[in-house]
Amino acid sequence: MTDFEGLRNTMKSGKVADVTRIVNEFLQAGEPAEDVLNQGLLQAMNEVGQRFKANEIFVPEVLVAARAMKAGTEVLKPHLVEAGVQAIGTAIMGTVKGDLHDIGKNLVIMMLEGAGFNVIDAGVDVSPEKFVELAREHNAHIVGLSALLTTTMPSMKNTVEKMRGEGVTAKIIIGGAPVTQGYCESIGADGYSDDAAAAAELAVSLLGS
Ligand code: B1M
Repeated sequence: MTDFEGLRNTMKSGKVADVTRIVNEFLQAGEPAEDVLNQGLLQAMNEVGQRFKANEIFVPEVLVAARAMKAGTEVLKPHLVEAGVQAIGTAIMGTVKGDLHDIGKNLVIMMLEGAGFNVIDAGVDVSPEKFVELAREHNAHIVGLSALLTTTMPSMKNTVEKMRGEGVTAKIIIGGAPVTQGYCESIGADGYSDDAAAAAELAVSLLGS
């Protein structure tokens, strides 16, 4: 039986080299990359989030777990991404101004690449002006915004307003733990999804619409 609990515990204690090794071993044993991601790394990060919220652990512990998760997702990336031969469109993807969380954004990027997009990673703490600049420079079809903090959700609204005001025609999709469909509608974004795989499906469905 696959020891996902062992992987979760190793990730939670931030053992980067061990996470890399275990993830590789799972893949070599034929475990689907999606299961390693969902039942291993993502579940561990959820547990970390719950303990962080309950003040049982603090930012340094969250950071080491996040670093270990990143190492694990790097190993999974080529297995999650089976990029199309020819890009179906260009997407800009970033975490909005004031927000430094990047794990969800990076997962969305992987899924978009897997769906055949050429993706420009705008990084974290991205200003509305930078999104506009990148969308124009790359003639983007899709701009994806991620936010993990309730305090940075207004940056999404500012980015949508700035892009519309500057006449950028790219479809804007949004997501992240505090974001909802209702918020998406209230700020006039083109679509919302609650996970990375659905974000890629949404982006494909918005192409040409
Ligand atoms: Co932060 N943090 N954090 N943190 N952190 C949260 C988000 C929090 C919910 C924890 C908590 O209290 N339970 C809380 C926010 C509370 C709120 O606003 N309501 C919080 C806080 C308060 C903070 C600080 C303010 C803490 C402090 O300093 N006192 C600070 C803010 C820093 C800043 O950004 N300015 C902070 C810092 C950090 C770390 C740096 C320590 C670290 C980030 C490391 C990194 O990203 N490189 C961190 C982490 C790791 C978390 C938790 C534990 C995990 C986030 C994560 O990576 N989840 C988080 C608690 C939690 O969410 N359970 C928490 C895994 C990731 C795969 O999920 O990003 O949600 P997520 O992405 C999902 C979906 O949301 C979706 O797809 C992904 C899954 O498929 N998705 C999209 C994401 N973007 C999308 C875009 C789309 C579509 C879907 O379309 C474009």
